[in-house]
Amino acid sequence: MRIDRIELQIIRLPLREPFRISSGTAHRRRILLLKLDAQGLRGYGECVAENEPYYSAETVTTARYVLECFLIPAVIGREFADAGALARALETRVRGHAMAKAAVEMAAWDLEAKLRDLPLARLLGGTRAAVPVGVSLGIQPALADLLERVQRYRAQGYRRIKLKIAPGWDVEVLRCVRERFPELPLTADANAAYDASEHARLKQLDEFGLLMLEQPFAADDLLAHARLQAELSTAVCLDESITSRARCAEALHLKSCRVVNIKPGRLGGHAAARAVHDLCQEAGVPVWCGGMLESGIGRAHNVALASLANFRYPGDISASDRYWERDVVDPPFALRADGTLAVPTGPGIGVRVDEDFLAAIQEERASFPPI
Ligand code: OSB
Ligand code: MG
Repeated sequence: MRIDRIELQIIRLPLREPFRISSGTAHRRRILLLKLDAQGLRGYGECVAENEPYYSAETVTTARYVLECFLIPAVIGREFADAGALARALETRVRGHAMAKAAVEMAAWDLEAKLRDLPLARLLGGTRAAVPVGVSLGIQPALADLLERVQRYRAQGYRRIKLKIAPGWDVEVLRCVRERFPELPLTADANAAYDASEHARLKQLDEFGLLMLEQPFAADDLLAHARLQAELSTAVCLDESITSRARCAEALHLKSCRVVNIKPGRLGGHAAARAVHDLCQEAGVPVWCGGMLESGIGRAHNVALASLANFRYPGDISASDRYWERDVVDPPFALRADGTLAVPTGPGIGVRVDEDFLAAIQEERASFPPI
């Protein structure tokens, strides 16, 4: 593939309801999209960086800067054998900035799949026609709001519910939800809100039969997670900590977790995500696909990746209507009665991107080379 033209576009998409996690509240998403043009076809990528550096160090602004000044100049006008070769070119010289890299890298996979007239899922090695999915529920104003939402999404068919927790919204909340829904597949995600000294409180979570406890401690504290996992019967799952294949290998070696959350947008793209998937598969460690409140573009990428064999728990890949009044892709992602999303079968990401709608909600746009 020869990259003729690249477009960056920042859009604003209002969430249907605010999403609150331990580190902050999102009312809307400001999303950086990247389009790669080659041979009359267009590949789409979505940067998962948020507006503020709360989940990770990267933001929309840092991603835009690194893309414009370093990553786009490294690929524009160049010929690559395939998306894997482009991924390797992004790895040389520029350190870090995995979310910025992922936006280009994932667009290249979509483009390669379209050039080869293959569904992205097939190109990545996916084996499933549909992927089981759950819902991630933010911290609510009151317990009644939470119970109502658990009930509603359960009734829609979602396969598991994840509750965001933080000190002050944890043991009592989980006890209530567990009492009301004794059989519900349930997980909890702390987004690094706990201090390593809070073992005793986290140990109490063992009584609720959670499928896993996600990221209790700081991203770089693999040792604290290993110490907790040694004491907890609940499986620890790492999200923020898993920033590369090497980091994941360290976490497995230290026994910091028994489950891994894979987000291609956090790891630098599909090649790195697949490397983590394969590493975990060889180690007998199940993985599942996380989410970052993506638009339909990032969602399509996640669905394709989650069709690989070692994705063994429902993903944080809910239907479009769980997030948006109107999604940017057609058709939008819809939940099927069995709690799955269908893996698109058309070429590439397999959904049409609504460019008119993107233009209507656009905040900024830049073309390379400049028009
Ligand atoms: O930790 O998994 C997380 C959303 C934004 C940032 C971090 C996380 C999340 C979610 C939402 O849990 C998952 C989704 O996209 O539905
Ligand atoms: Mg998480």
